[in-house]
Amino acid sequence: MSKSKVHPNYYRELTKQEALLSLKNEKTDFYNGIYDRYKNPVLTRDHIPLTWRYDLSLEDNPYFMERLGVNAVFNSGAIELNGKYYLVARIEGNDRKSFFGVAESDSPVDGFRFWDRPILLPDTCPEETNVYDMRLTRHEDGWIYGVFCSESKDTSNPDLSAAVAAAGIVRTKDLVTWERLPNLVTLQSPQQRNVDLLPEFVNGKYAFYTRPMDDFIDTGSGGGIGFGLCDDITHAVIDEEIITSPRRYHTITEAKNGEGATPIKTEKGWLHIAHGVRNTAAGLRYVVYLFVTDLNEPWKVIAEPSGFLIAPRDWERVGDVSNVVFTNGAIATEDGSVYIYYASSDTRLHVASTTIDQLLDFAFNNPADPYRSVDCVKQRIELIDKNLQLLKDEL
Ligand code: M1P
Repeated sequence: MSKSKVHPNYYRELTKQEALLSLKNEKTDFYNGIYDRYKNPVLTRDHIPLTWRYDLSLEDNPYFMERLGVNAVFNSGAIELNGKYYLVARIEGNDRKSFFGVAESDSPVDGFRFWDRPILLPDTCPEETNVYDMRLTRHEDGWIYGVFCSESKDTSNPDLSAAVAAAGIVRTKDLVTWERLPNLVTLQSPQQRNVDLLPEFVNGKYAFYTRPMDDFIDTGSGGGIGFGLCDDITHAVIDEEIITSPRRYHTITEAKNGEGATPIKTEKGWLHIAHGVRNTAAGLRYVVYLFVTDLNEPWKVIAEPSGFLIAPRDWERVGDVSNVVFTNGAIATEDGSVYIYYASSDTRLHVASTTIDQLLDFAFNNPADPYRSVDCVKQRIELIDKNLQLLKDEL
């Protein structure tokens, strides 16, 4: 028998990885009545196929070194297709560049395995340095769109770190073949990130949720999550953006906010699972929040309960960018379940499960933010008094 050309360490590492990929997930005992958290992340850097990282050749790689390491797997678009669950994850190499990979499973909560190769986007944007955070929209025009951040060096600014963020657009029918369209142009805003395409036409036009920004990090005069229409997705231009979910002083959205998962249509409105950012002495803190927009006028917020839906908890709080939870993908299934894929601290991807009914109850029956401590206390005392009376009546 001829001697194997594959390094023996490959088989050892593969066995370890197989154990991780085969792990069954289970709900934790976390409780708030709104959603369940799961014990294991659905994707981590250890889920990346060994063939993406190592040269398996015993001759060329005698130490079985990682040749192209992967640092993190996090913010992920999500879609259900033909009864399977797909995540298009942000994968960050050790070299800091992000790219996309498709992971597939028969279950929404475990068993995700990456396809053989990452997505190689058509190289139509020569100035682009980095890509990340794809939102997937199954549009009524028949395409599945992927809208993501396309980052380039700001060559007009002498600052080495100056960059420009724009919304890149691709489309596919099968997640295998991707057509790249020109980046979105927003005439009122110099930069864009966290852009999402609504699955339906509005007044016969493509409808985008935007996040106008003056600068790469600071949104500056950008007042929050915007909304704009465009006629032609193959040369998408938005002339006018209006602010849908504004950021506000002394709330979870004070520093920034951004559209998250593609909005989910319900009988009461479009559900938006977005993110809000506030500043702290320890840096920015990212949480996930929820709001609902009108079905006919999807730029109008009709419900926005106060505070966050998901905040970083326990070990989620620590990672490459600590104190962050972020989502750009959720799957609503036919039975009314919703799976929210949220990343923690720009390091790994988790899942939380809930239902449309629970999210609508949360949206419409949890109180809105009254914006002042004294009014928050009144809100809470009203709840306490109701409960104390109820308990008294029980006696
Ligand atoms: O590091 C936290 C997040 O920062 C960005 O979000 P935003 O544009 O709202 O600041 C994104 O780059 C996101 O990928 C990242 O998780």
